[in-house]
Amino acid sequence: MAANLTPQYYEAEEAFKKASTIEEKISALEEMLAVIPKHKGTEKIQADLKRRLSKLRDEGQKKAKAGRADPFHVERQGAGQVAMLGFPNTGKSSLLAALTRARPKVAVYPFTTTLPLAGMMPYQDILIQLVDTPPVTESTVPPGLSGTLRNSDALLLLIDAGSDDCLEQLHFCLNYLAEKKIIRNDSSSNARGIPPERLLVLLSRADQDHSGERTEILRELGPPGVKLFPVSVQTGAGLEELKEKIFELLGVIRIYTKVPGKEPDLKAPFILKRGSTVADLAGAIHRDLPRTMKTARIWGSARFAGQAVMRDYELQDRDIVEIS
Ligand SMILES: Nc1nc2c(ncn2[C@@H]2O[C@H](COP(=O)(O)OP(=O)(O)OP(=O)(O)O)[C@@H](O)[C@H]2O)c(=O)[nH]1
Ligand SMILES: [Mg+2]
Repeated sequence: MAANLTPQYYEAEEAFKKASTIEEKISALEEMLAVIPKHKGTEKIQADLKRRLSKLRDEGQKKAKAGRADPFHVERQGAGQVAMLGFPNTGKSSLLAALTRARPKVAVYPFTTTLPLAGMMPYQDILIQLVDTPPVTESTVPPGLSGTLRNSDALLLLIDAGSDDCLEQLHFCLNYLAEKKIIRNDSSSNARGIPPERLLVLLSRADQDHSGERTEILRELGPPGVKLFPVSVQTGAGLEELKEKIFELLGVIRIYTKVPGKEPDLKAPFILKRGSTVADLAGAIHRDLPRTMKTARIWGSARFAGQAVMRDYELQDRDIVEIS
């Protein structure tokens, strides 16, 4: 039976898609449930909304407890969470301040940052969450840090390009990430941990004397396969390109959806893993949709605008998809 959903319902659903916190999601779901026409054709959707609502409420309660107990837990927001790590004074907090509106304390002395701090980095039409962390050294690693790092989707490792011990910094941090199983040993395994390709090493403070030579040394003597990129917050060198690299690091694509006969919604893209298909998108829109969907049309990566595609069609970043 047709569901015949109303504009109020779609509005509430829109608010749900835009919601970034659990509280916002709960209130949008409550609204969807309140305005959905109550008849046989919507019974399944109603049941699904109730199920999602109760799951979110449980999650919210757990988070509230965990949040109070653990300042090293940073709740994920936006299109993805990228955590920074590095030795003292490598410029982690300065980078957070340069790329987001967060205002962490920055100082010439080491150990300025004592707890993780998050900020949202605008990138084109999305926001990516960056997390600044307290520093590591050979003699001290903050006990909660591994949890913060493991919880994120990708990592930025800052190495001070102005320091003579940059190679030691790199080896120590890579060892720490491997030992604590924060980074997986190899990208193919299903083991827990962040895949190695989600790590980017930044040669920070790259405006300092001899930083170019040190970058070359790290390229030659650092482990193969590790991506290196020099940046300077002071001169701004590399910062624009870095935003793009951070987006690529997340391994996600942005997909816009449209309703037949209407303009696409270009404001709130769905964020999906790279390699996702039309069926994956359908599942992200609604649990039942992969089963009930009939056709999908694509604007963007398809050969022609509005081309009908199969459910296993692999989507590309910025595709517009109409599912009916
Ligand atoms: N020359 C130069 N100095 C920088 C740059 N970025 C940051 N700094 C300076 O480096 C010092 C340390 O910067 P922070 O951002 O506090 O470094 P941090 O890694 O957060 O330090 P901790 O919190 O102790 O781990 C400050 O004096 C900054 O002004 C840069 O790109 N170039
Ligand atoms: Mg700091």
